[in-house]
Amino acid sequence: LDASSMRARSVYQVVTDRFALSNDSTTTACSTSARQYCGGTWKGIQSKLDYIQGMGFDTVWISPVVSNIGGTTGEGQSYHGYWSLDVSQLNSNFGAEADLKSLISALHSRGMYIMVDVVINHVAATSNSDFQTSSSYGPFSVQDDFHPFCWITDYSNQTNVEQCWLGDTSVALPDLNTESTTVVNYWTNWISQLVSNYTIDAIRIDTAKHIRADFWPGFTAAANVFNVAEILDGDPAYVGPYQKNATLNPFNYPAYYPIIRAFNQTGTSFTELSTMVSSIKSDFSDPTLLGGFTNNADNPRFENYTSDSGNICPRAHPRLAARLRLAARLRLVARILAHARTQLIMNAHTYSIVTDGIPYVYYGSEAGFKGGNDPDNREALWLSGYNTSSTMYGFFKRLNAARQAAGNSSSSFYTTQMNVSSLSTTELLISKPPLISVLSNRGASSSTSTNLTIPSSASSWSSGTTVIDAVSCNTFAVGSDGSLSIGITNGQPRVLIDNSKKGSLCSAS
Ligand code: ABC
Ligand code: CA
Repeated sequence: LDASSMRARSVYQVVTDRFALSNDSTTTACSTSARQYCGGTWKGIQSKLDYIQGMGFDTVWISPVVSNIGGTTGEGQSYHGYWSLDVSQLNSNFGAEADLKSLISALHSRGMYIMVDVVINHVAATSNSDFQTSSSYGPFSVQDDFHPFCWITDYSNQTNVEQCWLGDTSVALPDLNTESTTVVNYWTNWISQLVSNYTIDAIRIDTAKHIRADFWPGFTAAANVFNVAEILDGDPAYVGPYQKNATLNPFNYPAYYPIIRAFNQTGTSFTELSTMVSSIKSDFSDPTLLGGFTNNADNPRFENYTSDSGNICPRAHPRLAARLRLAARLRLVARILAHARTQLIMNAHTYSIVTDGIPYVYYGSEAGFKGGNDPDNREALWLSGYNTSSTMYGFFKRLNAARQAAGNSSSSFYTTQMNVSSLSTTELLISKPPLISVLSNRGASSSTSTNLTIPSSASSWSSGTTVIDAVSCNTFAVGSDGSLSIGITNGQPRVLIDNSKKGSLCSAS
């Protein structure tokens, strides 16, 4: 359960079915709204490891690997992998056992890690109140292996959350009886076998809040690798105890919602986010092990909140459009707004990489994907052509390099909690020495650079130090009193580190 091996890692999340095809096609059609298998495989992922590693990610989180229910339901097919059937078998849509092992050894030979998604709470079925298990469910072949049917109806009632069923009348998720010793023993044995058979480095635990908290210590001990757990709730007082008492490292859902609100439009106050950072410090035992993210497979991509019809200047755009009849002027306005969106998107993505916790970046963020709610946020990456020269690809590469440079130059970087404070009404200062970041939501339209002062107390830089900004690769000189006077250009974030500690950051390409 050694967490230290994961602290320095940066995770890239793929939806296996949507990341890469075995035949390397970049034109095969994939309709997200159809909710069907599009053909992505483990072999496909293996063929694209340069692409992932080239962006600075060193851990790949893949979709659940076990066999799923077949056929097409009212909610499409099981392409996402969360509709387990027989957990003792692999999902043949993603390849054969040898392909999975080959992917994992290819990762390991690059010094990269594999993180596998595991679903312990339920299986799936197209029946509900009349659900009868059968031998097709592999180990869970008797009715006592399941909680009796009832839908989850009351999220304020934890027993209801733990012992009733997720899903709906199209696809029910029969809830495993994790109070049964037989089921518990099966799972502990299963996870230790899975981890050792495939040499898995870390697991992502699905629906963790839907199983009693005291199930997890035994399970995570049997897994004996790092875990990150999905406890989908925005309340830190609800999520925190799972880390304090149940050996899980939750995704930082409490920070996620304030992050979205801080950056989905210009000029929003950072108070909600800063207050949340304080709550997280008191509600969790170790905020530096939480899973930070801006996008994932279950929420609209951040880019979607800031789409053309989104809420950046919600009123200004139509009003200007009506007034300025000249097409050229409209194009100019559109360009300025698009630019503002890009800057907010960059700032939002920067947060999880420069703050406490392990960063999880969802595939397609580098490709500018902006799909909304499930299933639209699961676009086929091959259609982007795996472009390594896009702005966002280079951006993630530099952010990862900055984080790594900070960790390499200071042994306590990953374990020491950050401090956040407001630098101005539209700038948030994040002090996590040796990395000092300024996030902004002023937007690009205020293109004139504004001078802000980062006090020496936040950075511990000494007079005359040269610092480099990972975003622009520009350097700046620290003033005689140790403070740094710096501007925000085009609403871009600043991610600063002592130039003598920069490692490979901002070196050629
Ligand atoms: C399918 C369709 C969707 C359709 C849905 C109803 O059914 O594809 O279009 O909308 C998998 C697939 C999905 C599929 C589902 C169900 O199975 O990926 O495509 O959706 O068949 C995990 C995974 C997720 C996975 C499953 C199932 C579980 O990450 O990818 O989905 O294995 C609950 C669970 C959470 C689960 C989520 C889907 O449902 O807790 O683990 N995700 C509140 C509740 C949460 C609840 C959430 C959504 O609503 O508290 O427990 O999540 O229903 C905050 C509050 C939160 C609140 C949020 C919305 O707002 O603090 O409490 O969450 O402010
Ligand atoms: Ca349950």
